[in-house]
Amino acid sequence: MLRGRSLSVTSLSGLPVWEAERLPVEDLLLFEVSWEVTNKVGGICTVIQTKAKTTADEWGENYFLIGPYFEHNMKTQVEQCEPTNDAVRRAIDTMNKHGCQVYFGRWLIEGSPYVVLFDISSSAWNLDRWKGDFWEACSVGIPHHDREANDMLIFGSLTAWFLKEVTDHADGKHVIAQFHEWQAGTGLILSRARKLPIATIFTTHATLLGRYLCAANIDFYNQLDKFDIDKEAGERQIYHRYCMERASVHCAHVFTTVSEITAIEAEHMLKRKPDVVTPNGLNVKKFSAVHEFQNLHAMYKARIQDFVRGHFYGHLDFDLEKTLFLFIAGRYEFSNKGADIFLESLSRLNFLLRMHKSNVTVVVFFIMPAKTNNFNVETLKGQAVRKQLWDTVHSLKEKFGKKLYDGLLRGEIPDMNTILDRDDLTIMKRAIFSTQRQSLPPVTTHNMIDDSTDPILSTIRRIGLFNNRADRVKVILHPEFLSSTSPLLPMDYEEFVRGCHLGVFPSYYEPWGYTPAECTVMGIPSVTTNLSGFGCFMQEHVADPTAYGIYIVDRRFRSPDDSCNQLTQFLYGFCKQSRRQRIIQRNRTERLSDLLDWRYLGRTDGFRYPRPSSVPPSPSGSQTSSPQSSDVEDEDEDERYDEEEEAERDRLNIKSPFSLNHVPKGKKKLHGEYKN
Ligand code: U2F
Ligand code: UDP
Ligand code: G6P
Repeated sequence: MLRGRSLSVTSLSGLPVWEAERLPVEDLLLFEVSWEVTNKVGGICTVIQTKAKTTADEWGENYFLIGPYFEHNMKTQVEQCEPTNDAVRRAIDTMNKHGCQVYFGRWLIEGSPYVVLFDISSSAWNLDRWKGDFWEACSVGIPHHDREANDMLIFGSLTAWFLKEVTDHADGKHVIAQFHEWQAGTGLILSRARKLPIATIFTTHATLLGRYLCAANIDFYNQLDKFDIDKEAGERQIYHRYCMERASVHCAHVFTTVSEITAIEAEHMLKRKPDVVTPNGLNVKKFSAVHEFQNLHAMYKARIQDFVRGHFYGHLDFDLEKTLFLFIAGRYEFSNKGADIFLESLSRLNFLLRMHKSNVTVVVFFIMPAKTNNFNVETLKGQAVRKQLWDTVHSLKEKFGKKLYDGLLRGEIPDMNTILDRDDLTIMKRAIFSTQRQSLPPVTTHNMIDDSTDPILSTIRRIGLFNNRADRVKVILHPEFLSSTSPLLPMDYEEFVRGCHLGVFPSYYEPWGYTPAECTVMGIPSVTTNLSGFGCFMQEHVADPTAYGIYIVDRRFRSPDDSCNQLTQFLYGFCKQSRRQRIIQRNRTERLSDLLDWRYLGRTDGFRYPRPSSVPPSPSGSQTSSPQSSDVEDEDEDERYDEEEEAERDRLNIKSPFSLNHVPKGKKKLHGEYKN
């Protein structure tokens, strides 16, 4: 359930007060309700999934997730079983007797939490009656054409019904229910209207209006208090959804959100200040030896290099050992996710690299799903050409090797001028001919349905980043999430991230932002902003984020053009680093992982990572914070010693709140945890 900011329940006026450590979980039942339980739509699924293990460890048999039933999800992710809890079993039986279809089982993710899943369609015949009930509860009407809102009402009505049945047979146990986002909120509103004896929490991961207003390129953060929010919602035809969201917020006993910046937004867009901020964490898995994640980087980078060899066939006049892979990934919200300023910065970076005659090439991937008609032929052909070249080389190598072997066995070194015969040379010439192409390497891997109006492609056309030979910055739009079963780039997203050098997420609207957080725990540096929950969290807890490979673009107090310049400088500075510097930087980035681990998130109050010991005390800009320069490129072995020494020094310096044996001053150690 709630972990961040250590359950500061004591600060909530008028509510029962308990000590977090003494929460009597055995006398409680905890339900967490979300549309994304067993159903991946977005970041909320990542929240629930990564937190499940920690919560299940704490709450054991008394923790249940509630979500929608979809046949495919059930078949692939859930193991059906019988509930052992009597109240839950009776509630499900009663509802099924009344014609509902309620499923129960264990979600096959780490922690294997129990899930209760409602089939929405089989209860749809109740919709009109439930609309009436909802109107009576809160005077909000839902138009029939908004299919999603109607589904949410059915989901909420089923949730409230279920919770009523559970509380009727709870056998003295108290019930707590946490609802995520407006989609789950109707369940909360109805539970409160029916005065069910449960403690309710509403968690928002974004506000409806915030998302809409930011996407419209409005100067959102400087006008937060000036919007006529009812009018704005009405104009965008989301008035009823906004009412559902706002009613959920005001009905909840405890209102929480994922970052300070969204807390401020909620205060203005939803008219309630969140009681608790619970930053999003991850389920961090540490390798026993630190260099292992570096090896993974090298391994997956080789796979990306292979793809690039195919994609740029015939134009491979750049050195892949001096090529950096950058990427942006996430939902395709062009300006909210900062793809707009990223492209503009890339155009400036291209200019800088060309002007300074840099030998570095940058290949940038945009991984953002859009409507497509599958892969385009040119892209597939690239990989086929590469494969064919590889096969040709392989057979020549075999032949060459055999001749060499035979020669040596005879005690003579073969004549190198004749070891390859005329046919071999012909094969090689033909292979080279096959790599000729008339067109430039494509900027997108798929046939885009809205090619002419697509915002990324339109911008690429405007700034002219067409993968010309002279361009030092090359662009590839992959308008589909990655998958290891793809015939083009067969890699999982995680593998791809590990193989890249830098994730770039210059978001304007980002309540939390899992993508840079995921980079951090994999030891890959990233760019984020001071308008994202993650960026602000890092600013608060890390003395010199840049030194740790977290570049924070100021999008709050600067003009878009200045932010763009700052981003360009970050990127250019990154390109100037040597391999040694990148290796040190990755090690530092990875050292921040604990900060993002669900297990420790509640203990971060007031904690700050100091600047790494080898960084000079007063850095004046991004470059001074970068790992120390070295004259010798690529001497990984020497470096490893330095890095380990630095890491050790830092371990001694950082009085980490994460080591259970270390008790910060003024804090009492209780059951191995800290009380703030
Ligand atoms: C907030 O994010 P949301 O969950 O509201 O964002 P969505 O639009 O619901 O989801 C985008 C996600 O879609 C997923 C992908 C993205 O996370 O993982 N996805 C996918 O995996 N496969 C597909 O085929 C299609 C989509 C908020 F905006 C963020 O800042 C927060 O980090 C997040 C969690 O608090 O909540
Ligand atoms: N992601 C993914 N596959 C991809 C690209 C992204 O699964 O090819 C995931 C990524 O791991 C992260 C999520 O998408 O968990 C994006 O979440 P974030 O919080 O950054 O933004 P949201 O989309 O939720 O607003
Ligand atoms: C990892 C590997 C090294 C490799 C390096 C490349 O650190 O362990 O063997 O040299 O990655 O780093 P780069 O930043 O150039 O991809």
